[in-house]
Amino acid sequence: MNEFNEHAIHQVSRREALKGLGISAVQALVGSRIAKANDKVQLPFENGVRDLVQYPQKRPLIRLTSRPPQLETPFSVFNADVITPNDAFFVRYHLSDIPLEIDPAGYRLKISGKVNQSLDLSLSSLQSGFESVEVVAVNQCSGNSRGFFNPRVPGGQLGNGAMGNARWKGVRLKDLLEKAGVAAGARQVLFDGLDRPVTAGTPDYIKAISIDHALDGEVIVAYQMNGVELPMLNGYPLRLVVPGYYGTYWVKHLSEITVVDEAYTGFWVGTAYRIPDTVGACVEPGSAAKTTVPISRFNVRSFITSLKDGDVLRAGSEERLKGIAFDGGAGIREVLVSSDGGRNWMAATLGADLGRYSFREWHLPLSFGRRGSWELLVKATNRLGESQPMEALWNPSGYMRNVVERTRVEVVA
Ligand SMILES: Nc1nc2c(c(=O)[nH]1)N[C@H]1C(S)=C(S)[C@@H](COP(=O)(O)O)O[C@H]1N2
Ligand SMILES: [Mo]
Repeated sequence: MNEFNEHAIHQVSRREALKGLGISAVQALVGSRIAKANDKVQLPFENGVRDLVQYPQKRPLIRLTSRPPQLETPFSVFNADVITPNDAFFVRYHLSDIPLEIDPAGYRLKISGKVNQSLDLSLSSLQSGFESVEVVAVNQCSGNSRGFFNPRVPGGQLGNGAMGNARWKGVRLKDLLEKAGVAAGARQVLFDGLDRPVTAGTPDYIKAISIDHALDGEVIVAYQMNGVELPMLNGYPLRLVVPGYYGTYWVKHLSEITVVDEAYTGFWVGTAYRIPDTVGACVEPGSAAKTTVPISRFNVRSFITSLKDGDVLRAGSEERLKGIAFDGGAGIREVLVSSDGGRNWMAATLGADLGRYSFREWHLPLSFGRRGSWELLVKATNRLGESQPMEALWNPSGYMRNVVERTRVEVVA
């Protein structure tokens, strides 16, 4: 079996069926009955063996780390529905002191700093005092697909499952800031959540966006995900939703919003989550960036979801090839598929348009006439004309992977 299969998640062992049933650090952390580690999966790169583990409010997901919990979504989920179910949605934390139980009645969101009047909002005043809005938007970790980087880079070795598409409901950040009244000289807005570091040297997780971005009407303080309250591990009871931007900005358990009159330089903005200041955010593999900027919007990506690497098809069979595409908010204009390694391309049909921040489904009927190995490629272009590179771009943090994906299948008699 080819262990470098792109999408395949192979269940390699049931041997350790009971291994995860003990009280591990995470189980103790999360506090309740959980973590039936009943299977292992092999992500398609070296060191890609992971436990499949069930956390509260989640179906079994691919565990990257347990303290803090970092879980990725099995890729087959993206074929089942264009909206990622809450119980399958990936989980990413940096700090190990994460909230496990939150009393909604006592929860407060504070807005302070360079504002005319500080606000201290309860969940009910937030929900009743401001217009509610909805957006379907992809949340994707900057390091999604990092495990495929060549040469390999440090950081969480993720497959393609650190992304998800959900319908978010909440209030506009703009409306909250206008209620507080943004004072003259405001430059950035900072966001902090309830999670905390457990060691003195680790900086608190605080993120910043520009005041203009914060006031653009698209950034949301969300209290619902796919029609129900947020799962605890996805930021209950409030999280920032920054459509089109990498997940790092989507602060969970959001408790403090601070307007400042300077450019924030704290660790998670000034040091981490920075990309080379170059076209394609790339550098020569193995080299360092001369200058960096904070990561921002998604680049264009597309995937085949209906077939995975290593699948075997019958010669003469007709397949309805299906997949997803997305970008940082311009919207997808075109999806092309090649069945001959990239020489010829066919236009796929785009599915329902759930908005320019959503996964866009696509499909294409394809007949597999010839016996032998087939290599299927998918390449999307957004409405700005931006597309995907045929050769993977490289940067030292393993961010923003968006190479044209290849799926190899065998066609047999
Ligand atoms: N409070 C808090 N919010 C956070 C983080 C975190 O560590 N703490 N991680 C961010 C990162 S890097 C990502 S990719 C997203 C992941 O969102 P999810 O866990 O709901 O999938 O949360 C973001 N929000
Ligand atoms: Mo992330």
